[in-house]
Amino acid sequence: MAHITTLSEFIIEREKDFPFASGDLSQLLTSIRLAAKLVNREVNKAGLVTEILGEANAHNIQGEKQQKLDVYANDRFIAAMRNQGAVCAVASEENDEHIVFDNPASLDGKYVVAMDPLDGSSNIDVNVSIGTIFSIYRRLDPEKVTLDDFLQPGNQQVAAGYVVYGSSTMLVYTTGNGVNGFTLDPSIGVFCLSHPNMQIPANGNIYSVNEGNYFEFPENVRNYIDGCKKKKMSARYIGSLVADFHRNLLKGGIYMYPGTKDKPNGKLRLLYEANPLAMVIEQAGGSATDGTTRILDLQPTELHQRCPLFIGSSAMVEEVMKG
Ligand code: AHM
Ligand code: MG
Repeated sequence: MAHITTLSEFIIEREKDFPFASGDLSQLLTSIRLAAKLVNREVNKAGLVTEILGEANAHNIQGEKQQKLDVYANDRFIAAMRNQGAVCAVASEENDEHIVFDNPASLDGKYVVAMDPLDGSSNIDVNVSIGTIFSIYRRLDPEKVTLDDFLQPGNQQVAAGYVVYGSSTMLVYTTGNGVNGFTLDPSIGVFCLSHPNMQIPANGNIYSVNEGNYFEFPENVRNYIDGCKKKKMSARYIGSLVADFHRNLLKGGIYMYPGTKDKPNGKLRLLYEANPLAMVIEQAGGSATDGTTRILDLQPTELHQRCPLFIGSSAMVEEVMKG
């Protein structure tokens, strides 16, 4: 039987690529792996467990209703990271401010993590794929943790990735040395390397955008969408960024969430949606822009900042920019 590489083996193997690695990043990835499995378990039985479905009677800072599973996922990821010492602070879509860990083990943590613990929240109750997105930075000052640790441009990310809870559950991540995907084998509860060295095709046949907003889009985006239709390309839009992104990464395609007249910065969040996926896509040979600037070069100014997003196969991203 061929040897299966598990995520834990892979993390240890890759640690050797960094001669001065202390193992902290490996520890951090291991805690993300654990939280992903716990969230996966809840996602998979969500239809059975009535208490976990539905709204949690709370709103996050952007006034959006929080779903119970959002809250569960947020708690699980934070708890997993708090308990192992590599992370000193976390920022989440679900928390207004960043959270500094004050337990002794975490005080010297080298990393900060920005995350969307459960992306695609409108799809939770309807059995459609959802995901987790994470972005990892080295903290700036060993003496203190500040908001500036999270406001580093995406090109400073040490690692980034996502988990997609779909027809199978996958964890995909990069540490700046290519992108690798691991599929959870539910029978043994282990993530196995299934997609080594992922590369997005330079061009594709899929465009993903909420066309309900078509008349609000900038002209170049409308022109591009018209062109997609003339070429009879496939429109595919799940409404879960992670799932749309993942499909396009495998098959070739573009995901767009442009700014509109009312919302010039679109909907998606720079720190924990655009940046991590931009790092993944670039590492897989694709590109990501806000329409004028490379996503990874944007200088964040606030935690929950939004930005337009065009991400996917490089030829397609280039074309939409030309209009
Ligand atoms: P969320 O983080 O509240 O789930 O919002 C982000 C989601 C993305 O996953 C998805 O691509 C997009 O919002 C869908 O938005 P819309 O319904 O406006 O098309
Ligand atoms: Mg989200």
